[in-house]
Amino acid sequence: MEMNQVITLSQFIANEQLKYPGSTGDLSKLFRDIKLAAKIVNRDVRKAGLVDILGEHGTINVQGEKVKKLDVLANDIFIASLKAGRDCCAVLSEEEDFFHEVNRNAKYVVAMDPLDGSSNIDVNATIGTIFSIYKRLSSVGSPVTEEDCLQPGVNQVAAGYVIYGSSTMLVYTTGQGVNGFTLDGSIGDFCLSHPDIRIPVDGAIYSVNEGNFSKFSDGVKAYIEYCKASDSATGRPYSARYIGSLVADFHRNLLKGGIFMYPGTSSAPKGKLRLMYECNPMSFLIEQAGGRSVTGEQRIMEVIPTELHQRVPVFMGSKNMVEQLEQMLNATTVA
Ligand code: AHM
Ligand code: MG
Repeated sequence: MEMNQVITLSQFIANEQLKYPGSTGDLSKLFRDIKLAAKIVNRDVRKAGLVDILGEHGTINVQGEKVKKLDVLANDIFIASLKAGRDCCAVLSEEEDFFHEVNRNAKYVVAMDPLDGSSNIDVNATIGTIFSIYKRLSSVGSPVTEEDCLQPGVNQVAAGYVIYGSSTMLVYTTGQGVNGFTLDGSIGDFCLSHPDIRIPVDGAIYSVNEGNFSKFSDGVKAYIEYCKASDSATGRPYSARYIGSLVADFHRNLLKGGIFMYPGTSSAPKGKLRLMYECNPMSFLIEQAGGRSVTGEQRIMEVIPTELHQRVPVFMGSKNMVEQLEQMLNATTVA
C-alpha cells in the first residue's frame, strides 16, 4: 500500500467481490448495513458514560424520550439497519427469544450478539458486537424457518465483530482470511489497518474465568496448572489475561497469540457462551486466521445446533495451545 493510500471497508469488499464474477452483491450490501449500524452503536457507546446525565434505562431523558439500555438499543439499531437494507431475511439475536423475520424476499440470515459484554459498560471497559451470516436453506420468498437459523458453523458465509475499544474496529472473514478495519472518526469510515491477520501458532496468554476453577473438569484444571507451571523451554508460566468481555479477550489473543477458554462447569456443563452468535463466528475467524476452536470433544463449527440460544463449552486460540489442551483433556478422559 502506498503512503496515504486509504482503503475503506466498502472499497475492500467491492474489490473482493470482483474475484467472484457470478456474485450478486447482496453480501456487500449486507455489510454496508452492518457497517452503518456499527457506526451508530459506536456513537452511542461513546456517550454511555453520560447516561446518568441523560437518564437511566426506563426513565425519560431530557429530550422527553424513554431511555433504553444500551444492549437493547444496539439490538434495535442493527435490526432497523438490516430492515432498511432489505438483504437480510431474519435476525437471530441474543436480545430476543425467537428469531426475527426481517424480509422474506432476502437470502441471508444474520445471527448476532448486538452488544456483548454489556456488563462492562458501567466500568468503561471494551465491549463488542458479534455477527454471523448464513444463506437460508428455505427458498427466498417463503416464510423464514427455524432450520434457516439453526445451521452448523461450517455453513457460515461470513462472520465478524466490531470492537468498541480505545479505537473502534471491524474485523471480518468471508472464508478468505481475516481482515481488520479501524474506524477513522474524522472521515466516518472503517479503513483497512490489519490486513490478513494470522494468529501466532504458539502463544503465551491464557484467558479464563479462574474463579470457576473448582467447578472445572480434571482435564481443564490440569491444563490451567500447566499454563501456570514454570518451564523455560516453553516460556511458561504464561500470562493470565481476562477482561470478561469476549470480543476484547478474543481480539487480544488473535493479535498476540493465546488461548481463550469458557469451559463447562459442574453447575453449568455447557458453559455460558452461545453457539450461534458467540462461538461460531469467533471460531470461523480464528480458523481463518490459522487457529483452532473446539468444545473439548469436537470442532465448534461442526456442532449441529438444536436450539437457537444453545450454549457450548469453548476453547479457542493459537493452534498449538488448543492442541496441547485437547491432549490433556483426552488423557484425563482415558485415565
Ligand atoms: P453477555 O452476552 O451476557 O454479555 O455475556 C457474555 C460475556 C462474554 O463477553 C464473556 O466472555 C463472558 O460473558 C464472561 O463471563 P464470566 O463473567 O462468567 O467470566
Ligand atoms: Mg453475549
